[in-house]
Amino acid sequence: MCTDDVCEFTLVVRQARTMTYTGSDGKVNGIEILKNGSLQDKYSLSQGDMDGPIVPVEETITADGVQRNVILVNDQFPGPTLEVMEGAQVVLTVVNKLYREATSLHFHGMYMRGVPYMDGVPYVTQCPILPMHSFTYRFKAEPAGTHWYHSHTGSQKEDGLYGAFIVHKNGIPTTPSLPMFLQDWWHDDFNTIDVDSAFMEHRGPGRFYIPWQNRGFSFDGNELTALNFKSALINGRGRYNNNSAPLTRFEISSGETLRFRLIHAGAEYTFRVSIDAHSMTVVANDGHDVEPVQVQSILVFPGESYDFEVVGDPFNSGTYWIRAQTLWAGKGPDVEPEDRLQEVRAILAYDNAPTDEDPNSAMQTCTENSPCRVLNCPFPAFPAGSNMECIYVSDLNSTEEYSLSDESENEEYFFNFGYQIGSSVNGRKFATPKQPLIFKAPYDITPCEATCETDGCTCTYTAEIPLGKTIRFVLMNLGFGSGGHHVIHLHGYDFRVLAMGFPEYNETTGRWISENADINCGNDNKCGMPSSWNVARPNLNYNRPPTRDTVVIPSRGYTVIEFRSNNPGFWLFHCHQTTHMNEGMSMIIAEALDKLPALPYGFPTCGDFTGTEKPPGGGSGEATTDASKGQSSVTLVELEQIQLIIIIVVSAALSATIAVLAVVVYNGRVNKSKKEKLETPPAAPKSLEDTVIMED
Ligand SMILES: [Cu+2]
Repeated sequence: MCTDDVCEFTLVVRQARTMTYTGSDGKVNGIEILKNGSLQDKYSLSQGDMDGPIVPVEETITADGVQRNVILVNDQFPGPTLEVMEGAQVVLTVVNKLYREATSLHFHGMYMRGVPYMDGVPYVTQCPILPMHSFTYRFKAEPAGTHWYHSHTGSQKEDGLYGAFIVHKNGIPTTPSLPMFLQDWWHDDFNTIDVDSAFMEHRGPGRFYIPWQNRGFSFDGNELTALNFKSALINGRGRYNNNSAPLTRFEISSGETLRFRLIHAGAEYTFRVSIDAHSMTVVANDGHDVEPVQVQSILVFPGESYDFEVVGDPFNSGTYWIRAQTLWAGKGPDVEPEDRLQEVRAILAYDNAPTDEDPNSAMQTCTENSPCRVLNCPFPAFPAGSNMECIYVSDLNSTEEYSLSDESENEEYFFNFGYQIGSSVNGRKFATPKQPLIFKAPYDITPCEATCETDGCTCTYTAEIPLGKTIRFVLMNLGFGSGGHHVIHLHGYDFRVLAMGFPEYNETTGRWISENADINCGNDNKCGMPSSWNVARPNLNYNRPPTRDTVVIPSRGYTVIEFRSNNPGFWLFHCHQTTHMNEGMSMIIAEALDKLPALPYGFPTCGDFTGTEKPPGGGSGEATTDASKGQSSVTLVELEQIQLIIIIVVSAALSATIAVLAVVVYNGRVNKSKKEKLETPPAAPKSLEDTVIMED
């Protein structure tokens, strides 16, 4: 843990293979898992040496026991846990040693106040960090709590590019805590799945695409994801098909209170986490303290975090299963029952428990007299007779007061997250800008035309908000494009959760019947814009509502959030379910554009690979090789010649792809939900140099 005022870190990002081992002779061999769980060098096995070298588990990345690519951070998966004190200045250099891909790092939950260009979103707040280049993030660690860092480029997070970022409160002694990362896991790189997905613009062959009728559904009649479940990991470990791969083990002593920092770093599947024979006391969500609530399990969506405490029972000994199960209940919208347990496990081990045996503990039973409490239901209730009681996140109480500001000072916005034209917000699929927005006008974006309101479209959807107001977002999941729960993350902020609305449902089965009727979102049932409250606004809870940075919108329902605008910048606002985000369920909250801080001297520009020609469409992508720019925080990592050749070839291919994809930039206005608008690009394109403000 760094307790200094300035904390410096270097994170080296590189690709590796799971289930391989580099011997003392430098040779890389595959690994076989023996029945007793030990790992043996495959080469020695192939030589008939059945007692050949046993590979220490800490010297390999086993994942779920199947060999595939993985991204390591400082040779670790998950990446190292970084711990700093609140208010510390963080200086963190990312060294990109991925041969084929650019990258960027987002610090999930950090405000980045005054430094919106450190938020890590490519083409919004910075240029991507090219292979063999590095970039240094500099920001203040605030707010305190459980946070995490992850790649915000492509789907690298899903392949391992993430880790915990813990900010400790000043003046409060730190107690032992353990990150617990959840992740769904496939046996291909996730970008292979993306490329192969029928959802993406390029429409691949759809190897991973499952028709609607065959997808996994939860009992409430909502689709989980279009991707078949394959496997899952807790802190980077799991077992595929009940093999004997090593699992993550958490040590606890009798009488000890252990704090877990549970974070869902995965892509698609929601997990319900429980520990056999132990209750969990939830003390924080998304890093923000709540009044303690004792539950038997927590539903965790991608991007969310929960801190919970477990007490080591003096009467317990040995080992217990920690279980994370998906919400799978059956196939298709009619939820045809199918017996498929989708689960990953870890181990809670008391002192002196045997290390070579699996627990034989049983899952908690929930009875009428002693029902199980489940935190974060995205549906109104579990089926009758399941003896499970829902606690919604909107029921949690923050430890900090919140008061209603003058209602006339409020600005209210309605955003519908759904599949009206595929994953989109208010009927708009997000088009990534071609130059980072943080470079300011002229913006190189795909403007939203007026027809987006009715027809839907792909564009750089942006809503501007003013500074110094109370901003209320009504997050909807309504209309014919609803049908799955979404989990929405706002960059640069945390917010209070004031209300959640659910659909009408069948109390016996728990299945939805009709969508929530509180909101009028137009006659066409597309729920694009504009929307309004149908009757009076529902009761909003101002009695210490919970503070979060990521929140679920129940399918066929809504969630109301509120925050005070105090952070000029371009903030990405998106669903954290990867296939949804990558298909376009994403938008920009642009705040106080006249008050954006100047970019630091020498802030890296993107360039266009060719160095001479302007890109098609007369955009603003001039190459920036001007030495007068002075010191840049990008540096070229020393290269072997062969690596350089690979990069040049890949760059050329990328450049060609970009040229093909480049869209004519319209001079039309940016379409948005409120009265203000982004500056209209001037008729004559300016060079990029003019858009970067240099500080003396
Ligand atoms: Cu979503």
